[in-house]
Amino acid sequence: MNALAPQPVTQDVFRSEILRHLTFTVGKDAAHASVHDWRMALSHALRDRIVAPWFSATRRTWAEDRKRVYYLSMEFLIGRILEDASINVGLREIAGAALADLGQDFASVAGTEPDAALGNGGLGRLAACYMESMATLGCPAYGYGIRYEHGLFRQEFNGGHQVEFAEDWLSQKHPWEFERPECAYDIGFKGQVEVKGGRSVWHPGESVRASAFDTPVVGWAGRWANTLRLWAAQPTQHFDLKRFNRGEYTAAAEPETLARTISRVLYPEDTTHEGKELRLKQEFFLTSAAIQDILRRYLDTHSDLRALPSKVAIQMNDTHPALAGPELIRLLTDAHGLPFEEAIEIARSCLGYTNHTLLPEALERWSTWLMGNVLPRHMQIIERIDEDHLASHPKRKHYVGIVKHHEVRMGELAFIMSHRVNGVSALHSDLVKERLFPELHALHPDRIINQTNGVTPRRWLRMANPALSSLVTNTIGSGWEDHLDRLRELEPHVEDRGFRDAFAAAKRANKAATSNWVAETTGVRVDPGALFDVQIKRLHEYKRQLLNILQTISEWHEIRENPQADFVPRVKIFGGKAAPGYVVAKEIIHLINDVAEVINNDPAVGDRLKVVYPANYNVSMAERLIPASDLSEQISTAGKEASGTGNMKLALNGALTIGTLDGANVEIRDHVGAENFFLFGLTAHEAVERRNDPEHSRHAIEACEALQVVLQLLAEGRFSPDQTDRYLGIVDRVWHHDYFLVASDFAAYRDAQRRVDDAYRDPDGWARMAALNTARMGFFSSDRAVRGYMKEIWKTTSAL
Ligand code: HBZ
Repeated sequence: MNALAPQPVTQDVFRSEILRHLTFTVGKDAAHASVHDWRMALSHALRDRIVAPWFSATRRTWAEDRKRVYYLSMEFLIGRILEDASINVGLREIAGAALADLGQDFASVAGTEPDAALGNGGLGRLAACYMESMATLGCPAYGYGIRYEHGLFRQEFNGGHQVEFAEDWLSQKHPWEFERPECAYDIGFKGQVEVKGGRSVWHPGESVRASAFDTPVVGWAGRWANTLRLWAAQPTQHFDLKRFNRGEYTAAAEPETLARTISRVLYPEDTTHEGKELRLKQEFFLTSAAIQDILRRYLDTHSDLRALPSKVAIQMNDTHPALAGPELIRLLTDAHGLPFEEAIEIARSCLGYTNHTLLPEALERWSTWLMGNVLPRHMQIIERIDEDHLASHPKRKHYVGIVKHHEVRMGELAFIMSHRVNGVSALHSDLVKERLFPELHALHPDRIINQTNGVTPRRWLRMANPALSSLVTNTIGSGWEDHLDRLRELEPHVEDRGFRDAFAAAKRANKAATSNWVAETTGVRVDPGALFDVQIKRLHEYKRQLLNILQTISEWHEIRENPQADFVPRVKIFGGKAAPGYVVAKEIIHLINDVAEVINNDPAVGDRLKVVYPANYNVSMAERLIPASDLSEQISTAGKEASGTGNMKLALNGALTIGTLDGANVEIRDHVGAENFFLFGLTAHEAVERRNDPEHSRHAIEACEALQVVLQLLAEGRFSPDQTDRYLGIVDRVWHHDYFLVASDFAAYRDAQRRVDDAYRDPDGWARMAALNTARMGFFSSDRAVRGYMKEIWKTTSAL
């Protein structure tokens, strides 16, 4: 028997393992242990149970000399680990019972775990879902990221304004990671390039050390586990004792401060590119450490670097790690002596690039001056890649280069250095071809493919929604967790009244629990019988939280005008953060909070309309709100949301979507059926055409009286009595600078909301539609998505 395989777990065994860790790892006596101590003890006991599958997966991969996938991402938005890991290793019940024996409550203990918030939003959360699916599927893989000391900021509201505070997840010990001080690489910056004996030698002017911290990621049923390797920056120079002894205390610590800055904080911008030197250094820090680690592991057991692509697949999560191409070429040529032409082909065969946005302001560009200064050798290599590519396409009609107008364009670099480029929904991938890289697509017509996003059903259904999960399991049996298509088997049951009632009861129970939570966190009492209408996502003009709040104002006005009419009671729930420097987004947050204040305190409205905006939306809040949602707001301007993944989580949990034909909404609607989806608004092509009319918003406002009323109320200061001109800027933008077409889609949105009300008036009909959404969302599992990447990009197979 494998000496590492722990004894089979019973409640008694697991209880003694918790107690053993409480005593020997935490150093506490049960009589004096705090909730935090119990969480540490429980986490360690659970981590022990992940080590066996982790070791055996690693051994298998080595023994079978398997191809490995390397997922490079500046963000991994993990959230809490404890409950998710306990479910995946099948110990959730046993852990709960063992803790109860010890006088502790699992939910209270697990609820003290801070979110690992090493990401901004969709891109970072997708990386986390894909790590879990790769482990579930037995795809040998490493995630590479940065171990930021401070994750995404904590949001509070002060007088309705967003205020940001530093997030401090590492102030308590993180029990899931293993520090690997022996695994460290020097990362250079700046300096000079010298040519010596025909080879270039880069002499960096500065360097920091990247030091590894490993977290095991266990998949469903504990069958496989992979590694998330996060790099922390440390000084390469030793502490300067001489200066310290001379009394220069601050100066002595300087190299350390400088180095640590690199992994200090996650950049909170999600849709803008700032062009700051520190960000470029962070990106190179991650990329270089990863590439060095990948080559070191390969060369441990292989000697022919030409065969690298048969063992290594590197996925770039957006362009942030796009220096992977130049860095791999640099090591293959400068360090290992391969010819440039061969190095570029090897690198390209290994690399894939996932694009997550079409927004021009998000596309990374670095001035050639900055790139040449911070990474002089890489700048040379980038120019060489560019020349090489141009030379191999002499008949091209347009210039299709990486360097243009003294800027390095990272999208073009990533494209040219990858054998596959993918978009994240069918519509988005088409737009990547048509709008983003039309010339490159013409030269390489097979390179751009689609991989529609997915979400892990373990976290987003099984864990987040125990009420619905139990109903599903009681109805179709277990096994849907890793074969989500099996949710289709629910369909015949949707015809049973009993099933529909049970479905509605599960939703109602989630809403009741969430009503209590809303009251505790916001002080607003909401009726669990009302329609819970939810928009949770980062704040951005293209996501159009403004459209939602304008419609809310319109609804409020109507209730006041027709107090006797029969309104469907609604709770509008908002959640999300704005980038600290995004002034317009912060103004919209302020508006939502101001509108909430007026509506929630209006006696003429009562329970018919409430607006709540709990601060600090994060993964844990999503887990709480999604199972309690009736209506999912996916209302971006068509052509702007690459995919969306919240849209998938909500529909999977039986929320109906009100949405535009944007991103993955298009495919969600195809799957759940047009009759179970509230569609409105301009299409991506219509949106472009609409902007050709320079007076589009004026025309839309003049055609819609309800919108005129709303804008008038805002302009009068009805929601900002203390400062009546506060929202003149917003009113002016809707009238004159409405790039995101809020005015043009307002009337259609309002109509769609009417259809929602009508549908909700028939509770049984609503339950049928909601249940059909759940039954038909199987396609959107991240297991399906990862299988697509394995087959079409990584060319790997499952080791299970
Ligand atoms: O990636 C999002 C897309 O907006 C969303 O539609 C998609 O579903 C999701 C996953 O594919 N993009 C992001 O979340 N982007 C970022 O968070 C980001 C972070 C840092 C940046 C730029 C973008 O510098």
